[in-house]
Amino acid sequence: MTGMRKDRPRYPYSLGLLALAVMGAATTAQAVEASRLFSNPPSLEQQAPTAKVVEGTLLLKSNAAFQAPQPHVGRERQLDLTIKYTKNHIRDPATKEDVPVLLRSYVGTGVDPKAPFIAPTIDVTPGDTVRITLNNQLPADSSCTDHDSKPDVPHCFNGTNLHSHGLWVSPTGNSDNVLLSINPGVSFQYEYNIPADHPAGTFWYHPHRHGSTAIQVASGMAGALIIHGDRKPTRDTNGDIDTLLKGADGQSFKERLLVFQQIPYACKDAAGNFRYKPVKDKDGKVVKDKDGKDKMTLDWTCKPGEVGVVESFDQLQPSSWTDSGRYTSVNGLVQPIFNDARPGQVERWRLVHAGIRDTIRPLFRKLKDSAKPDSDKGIAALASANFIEQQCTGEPVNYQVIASDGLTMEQAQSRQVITMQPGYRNDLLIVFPEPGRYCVTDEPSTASGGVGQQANGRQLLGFVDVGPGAKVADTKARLTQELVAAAERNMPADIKATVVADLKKDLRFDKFIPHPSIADSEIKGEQKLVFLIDFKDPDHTKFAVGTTAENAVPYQPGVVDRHLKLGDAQTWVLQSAFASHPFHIHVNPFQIEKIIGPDGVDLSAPGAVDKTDKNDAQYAGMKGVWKDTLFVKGKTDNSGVYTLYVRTRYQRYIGEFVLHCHILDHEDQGMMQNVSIELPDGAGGTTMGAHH
Ligand SMILES: [Cu+2]
Repeated sequence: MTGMRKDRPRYPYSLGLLALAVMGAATTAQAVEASRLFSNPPSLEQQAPTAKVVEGTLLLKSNAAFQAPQPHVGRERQLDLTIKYTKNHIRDPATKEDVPVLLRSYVGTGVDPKAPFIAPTIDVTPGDTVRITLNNQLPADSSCTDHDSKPDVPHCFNGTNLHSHGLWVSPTGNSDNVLLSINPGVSFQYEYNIPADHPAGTFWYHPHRHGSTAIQVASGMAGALIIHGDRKPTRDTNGDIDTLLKGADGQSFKERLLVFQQIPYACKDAAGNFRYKPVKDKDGKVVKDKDGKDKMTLDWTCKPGEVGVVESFDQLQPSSWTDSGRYTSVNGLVQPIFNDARPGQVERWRLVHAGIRDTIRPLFRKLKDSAKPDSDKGIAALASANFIEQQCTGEPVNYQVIASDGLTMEQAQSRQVITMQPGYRNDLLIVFPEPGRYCVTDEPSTASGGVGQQANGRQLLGFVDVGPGAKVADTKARLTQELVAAAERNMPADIKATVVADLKKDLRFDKFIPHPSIADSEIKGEQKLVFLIDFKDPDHTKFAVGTTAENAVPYQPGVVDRHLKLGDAQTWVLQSAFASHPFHIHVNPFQIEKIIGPDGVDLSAPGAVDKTDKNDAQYAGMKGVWKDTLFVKGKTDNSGVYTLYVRTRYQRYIGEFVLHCHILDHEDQGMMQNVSIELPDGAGGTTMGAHH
């Protein structure tokens, strides 16, 4: 055993790790099934450049004779993805069996046929052109073309399209245009022109056809899109943090890319129907609905020979994920083992929440020394809480959060746990203090602090095996020392002292932030936004957005809800009138100004806790941070409102695109709006789009 899965290509930016991986595996006490070893998702291979494109930066790196600086000229990356039903399996640690599943999935360039429910990672640099051809071979679906179908009723499950989440690119035409429908039998090539000044960072991509987004993302159709930067900071310009995070060998620090997903598969009986069972209360009594009938819920049991599918919104209800007993997967694996860490070694973990119905709160604790290596078999969901309580008893490992939604933060934030909602990304720097096996747990969230809208339990996400090496007493001090040494090695002479001084000020990264803060003086007006789940019609719950709870309506495809002027900066004031919803807007990211809780406390301040919600600290330290997805907490009992103030610039790109709730089944049911960035008309207004 080499300690790596041979069938999945490794990440090209982790060259030189093979030797470490071999050493790690040989020195780790427990033998691990190869199928449980973590690896980064398959990476899209670079395509040969077209004739007119010069690979300036590559030549400079590989040929010492080329000394003259050359402008970076982008490369072309091409990806052909066919969408069809794919049969594979998902591991169930409770039964130790691989459950057969039949799901809509990508097939094509870079997709591993043995692990199809994760899309290939698109590795690019600023200035590149990414072309992705979608070839929809799903069965015909009349609901995609039925003009009478209601936009707030999930439909067109076999229609698709593509969204590059977090990218600052054009939202129109053949670019990041989610208003297209690529129906069964249709092929279309998307083209993302990533500008040369685009920030480097951790982004992702997934289908976004209104009506089928949740079903398809819940089937594992998602992948990471990593922009790698090689721009060092200068006196006048900021640089990419990638240029700092390099070891003495000149290679990037060890990187792990984790794409989290929730695939809520359920099985149909021989007649092709899902099974349902009565809901029981805690005393075992059957619960009745408002008409006096037994209240029914989906039966998640899969019998031998049955095949798991994702075909119904009954699989996407608020409590579904908890009820299902399924597992959050990492790059398509359930409870993987991250196996070649070393004490004292700096690792960069890029976390992507590409799932739909779990709030992920990762925490690392060492497994009890006396623990038997039966953790190798995986831990059943129901046994997770007991296992964690009895065996994952080490001190939590502090890690440093350095980027939020792909964008480098001005200062690292030290955490034992962070809260990741669907759509969020976080880059962490982590140093493990000593050899041994560590549990990666998913800590519980509060009811309004999570997307399940209910308090949930601890789950096990996986294990990290740390090989032998000297114990490190203070991992943050070690990290600081390593980063200072990296700055001494890697930073240009005239900027080195500044970067080192920043790092010594409790890990500041001022020379690496991509966007200048938005000043009060830039702000021209505000946008108000309220999410609402409206129960007024007992037969049709409405998922709505408005400027107030009173005018909130489900998505209207033909209406532009907001006309915004190119060049302006505005404040957005976000609220939820019922339950909590992650707000996501395409194209331009936003900067958090303040987040006011029901008791008037600014929860975005460093160290702030929400005293009205069991001291939830998910917003602590977000003040000034840039993001593209932000959880708007809301209560379900009218006990108070949260008000979130964020600022954004409407920069470079014009056209129509969307904002929505990133609980994707809410989006499909109407929690979305069209917005349009328009040219100024020269007289204080905007020029309307051609068809409005
Ligand atoms: Cu929502």
